[in-house]
Amino acid sequence: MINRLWQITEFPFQPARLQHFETILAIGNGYLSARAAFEEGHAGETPATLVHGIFNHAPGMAVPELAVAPNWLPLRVTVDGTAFSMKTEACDYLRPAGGVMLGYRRTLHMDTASLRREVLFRAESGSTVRLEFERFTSLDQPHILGQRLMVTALDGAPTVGIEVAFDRRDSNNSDHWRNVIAAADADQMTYSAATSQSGYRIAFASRLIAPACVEAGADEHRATLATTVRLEGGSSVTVDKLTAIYTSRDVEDPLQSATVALKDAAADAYDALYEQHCRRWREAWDSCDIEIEGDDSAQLALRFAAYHLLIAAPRQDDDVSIGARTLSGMGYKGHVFWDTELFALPPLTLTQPTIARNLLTYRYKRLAGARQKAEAQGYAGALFPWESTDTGLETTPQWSDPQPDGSRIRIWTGDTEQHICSDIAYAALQYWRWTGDDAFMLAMGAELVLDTAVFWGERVEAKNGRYEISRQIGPDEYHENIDNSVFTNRLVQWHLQQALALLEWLRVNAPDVARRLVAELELREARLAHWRDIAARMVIPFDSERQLHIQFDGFFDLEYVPVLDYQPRVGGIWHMLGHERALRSQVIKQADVVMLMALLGEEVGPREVMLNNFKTYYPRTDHGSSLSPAIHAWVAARLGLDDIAYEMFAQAASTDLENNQGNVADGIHAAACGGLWQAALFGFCGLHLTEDGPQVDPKLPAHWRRVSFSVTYRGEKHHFDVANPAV
Ligand code: IFM
Repeated sequence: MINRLWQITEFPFQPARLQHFETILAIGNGYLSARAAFEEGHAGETPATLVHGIFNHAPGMAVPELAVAPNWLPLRVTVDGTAFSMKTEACDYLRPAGGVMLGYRRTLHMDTASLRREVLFRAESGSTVRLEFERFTSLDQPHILGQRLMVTALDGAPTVGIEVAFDRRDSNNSDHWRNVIAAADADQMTYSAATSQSGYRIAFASRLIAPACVEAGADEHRATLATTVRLEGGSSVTVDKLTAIYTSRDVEDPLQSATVALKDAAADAYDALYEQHCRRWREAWDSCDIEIEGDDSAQLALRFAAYHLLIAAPRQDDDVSIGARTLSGMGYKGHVFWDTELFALPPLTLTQPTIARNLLTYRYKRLAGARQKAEAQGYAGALFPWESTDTGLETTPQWSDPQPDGSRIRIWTGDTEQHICSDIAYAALQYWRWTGDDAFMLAMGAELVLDTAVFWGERVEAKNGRYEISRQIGPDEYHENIDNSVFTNRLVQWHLQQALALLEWLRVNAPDVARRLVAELELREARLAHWRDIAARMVIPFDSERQLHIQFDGFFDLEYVPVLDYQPRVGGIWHMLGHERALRSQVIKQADVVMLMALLGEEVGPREVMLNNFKTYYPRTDHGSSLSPAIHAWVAARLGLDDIAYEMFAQAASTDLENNQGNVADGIHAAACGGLWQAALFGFCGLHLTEDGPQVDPKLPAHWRRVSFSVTYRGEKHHFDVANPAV
């Protein structure tokens, strides 16, 4: 039976949502992702394939970005000479000038990460065909990409032409590729190029497998393979296109490797490759799927979130990470933020720990860049960039794109949003607690936690017998360069405590590693004593009368804006107030104190304080970032604020599926996906670690009858079946 809760369907064709569907129906395999652009092309399309790690800083760009790879999708069809397109207007439906599309359905099958499109098309001749397209990017062999087309003659006996091509179509408007070489013979067509500044080389090789003879063509920038088939009425033809891709990040000679891989793949044939791909996906879902009874839309949204994390998460590569918009769009230029460590990574830590390790290793391999950034600001230790690419250097642009009035806004996050250091330490420690991967901790994790602690030990300022941190940006980016962000100060305090405990653990359990790190990071006794002192006397802004945390010094002196009154609104309140006024008001961009409560739970304070915090900050929060609603859902669920919890969960669930922020054309929000998973498991199910392993403490939405899921704890799978006693 077809389970529609594994499918995202576009029916009928919705050209007004072309780019939204291109994003949400993207396929991928952790090596690359391909947006769901049509094989034959379409006006207004953005057909991007993004390959992990292929960044380039093209001339005229402020910062590097992922270079959109050459397009491997083109597969064009003619029916009795009429080029197939998704054209819907025709005056004569029997003999339509230029052809007409009579029917359409497109479905992403998340269980098998394959995209299928069925189209009914009538050519000018009157012949009508059914076209069935399928594509997948192999999870089993990540360098192999498959496309299939089946053409069935419904009316008439058409002559069908099929052409596949490599041509030069980028969609990120900048000139990333040089040294393009296209070639073709009857066996295969190839395409290779190199990025203009970073010098990465990429190569594709494709083969068209058809029942009739295949003709090859090539010029400087374009390679083609083509075939022609004559169909009898009611008969069908199937053609397969297999493509192999390699880059110089993978091998010395990408073109040679692509050619060899293509030959091997063609020997296996499409069906076998597809079956192996599906088998891998069954294995992946076996560890990741969450089943919900009683709420189909939540079920679909959770699968969608897990699907997009899985297709973006690097499986074989520990030198790349997940960008804020995954590999499904050009938003934030493919840059990596804290979204990875605190939002996308926890689901992977608990279900696919080897992938989580890859992501943490990516940071470890970029410690040199983090040390360089700290040093440039006059500190020892490691200060990770707010936005990171392949180099590990800070890649946050300093100025925004032009505003409607032509002005540009200074972006301070690359200078002063420094909590990323503790976010990374938090993720490494969480990974260690759940996996028990001491080898990771000894080889990499400890250095990440300790050297970022070294930075904070120097960065914190002693003032009036206490410790403070000035000029920071907390998660709430509407307030820049503020003093004593409670999120940052409290997390730094926690970070230093953890670093001290970790060093003690190393001294007992791995004295050689402890000695090495003490020497290399200069963890002298005076430095450690200073950390202890900071942890004991850090300023944590708190209003003892109202029994709540103060988001930062002076927050409550700012203008109060009743954010909840501005409903329903289509954009952030920021757009209504303007940048300057937002800076001077209590409007909060996203979960900030609430984020702290999600991360540290009861360590933040007694229940009364947690409730006061939530009730104070929730009505002031704009949710101007996709990172916000899921975190509110999680914390509200733990506090028993059931209605808010579900409302926030639903908002997070619709971020990408419904495009509720209007920017999904730029890619999937990785943090919203990871946040949704955490809201369901940490929030509603109350999943937590105890000395006896993982346990749940459910507070399910009233209509959820049951939630079933598995997590891996220290190498063992733990299955939970959480029933709702209220239903
Ligand atoms: O990292 C986030 C930040 O918290 C809010 N603005 C968008 C960034 C990327 O998603």
